[in-house]
Amino acid sequence: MKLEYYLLDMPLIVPFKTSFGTDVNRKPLIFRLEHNGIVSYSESVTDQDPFYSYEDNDTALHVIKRYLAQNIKDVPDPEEFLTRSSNIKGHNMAKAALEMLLYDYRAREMGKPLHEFLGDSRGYANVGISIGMDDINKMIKRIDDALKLKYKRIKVKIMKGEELKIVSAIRDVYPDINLSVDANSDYTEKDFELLKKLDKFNLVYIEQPLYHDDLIYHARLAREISTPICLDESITSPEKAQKAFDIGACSVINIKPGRVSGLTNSLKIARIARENNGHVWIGGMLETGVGRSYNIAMASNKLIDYPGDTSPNSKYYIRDIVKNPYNMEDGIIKDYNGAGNGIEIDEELINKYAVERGVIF
Ligand code: OSB
Ligand code: MG
Repeated sequence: MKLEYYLLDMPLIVPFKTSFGTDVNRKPLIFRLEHNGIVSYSESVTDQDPFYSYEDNDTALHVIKRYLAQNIKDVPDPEEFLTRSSNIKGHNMAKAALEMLLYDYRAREMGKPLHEFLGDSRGYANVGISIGMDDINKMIKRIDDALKLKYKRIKVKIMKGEELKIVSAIRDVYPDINLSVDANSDYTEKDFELLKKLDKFNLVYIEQPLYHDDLIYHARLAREISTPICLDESITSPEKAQKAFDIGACSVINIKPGRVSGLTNSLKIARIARENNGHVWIGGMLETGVGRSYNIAMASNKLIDYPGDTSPNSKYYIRDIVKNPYNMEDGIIKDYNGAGNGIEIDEELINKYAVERGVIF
């Protein structure tokens, strides 16, 4: 049995600008498990900086090496792995990287595609796109291209002071498209009057307007604003999802498997949302085809009722580290039919992009 990691350095085709910074390259952290002739790959959604959440590549690698790796040595069920790891507070992205490895391993062992292994699969994911901030004419051009490709929902990044300019310029050209905005926690409880100005633009939701770990102020905002609130950063566990619905902090959740310790909790959160008449979709963290494969399998679950941020990542990378990257047709990505996550790894390319690697056990 062998667990290895690769830290890659991959340039992005265009810089991705959010309210917390501009990414010009990404450093994907990839894991490889080999056991009983089965090879599984997963990806941590951390990046080099702790700007989206407190985790980064270094913290994930540290927590995995020192605490989590020992918990997968007998290849337990994913849920059992989470139970064993529950003495480690937080570090969900690190946990997710190993939890997903176990899902892939189990599905491959049974010879089943991951989306079927998870159950209740449609066999495809409904796909939206996330567009970073840029010169407004460039943003409109990107939206134009995305609509031609039949993306089912357009999301644009906003930040404080730029929101009205961005959204009104888009609505001038596209009054009716399925449009949302993502603030990545750029506003505070003092900005409610400003945020309420977004109501007239008929957005499907506003994603994470306030503090990254907040529920209370979001509940307060939800009572004042008519645009539905979608939480991303704040929902780190099924318990947090339940609390958010209990106090009315959101009606939509962006589930990122990497943010919630993996697929077990993603499924739990999707069920909680259904019980509370909420909506859910699967987000992304600019993953390579490795991480994307888990997101797509999850997004195909019938509990997922809104289009997600699961665009083919040819939008981000010139060449992916999988040989069979997803294609989108009519706003839909079909699941792979191969066993497990279905990816075919391009080992040559991984070696080319690797800036660090190591054997964990
Ligand atoms: O908030 O959804 C976000 C990317 C990095 C960090 C945070 C977010 C995002 C995205 C990208 O919006 C979505 C994608 O992977 O296509
Ligand atoms: Mg978001």
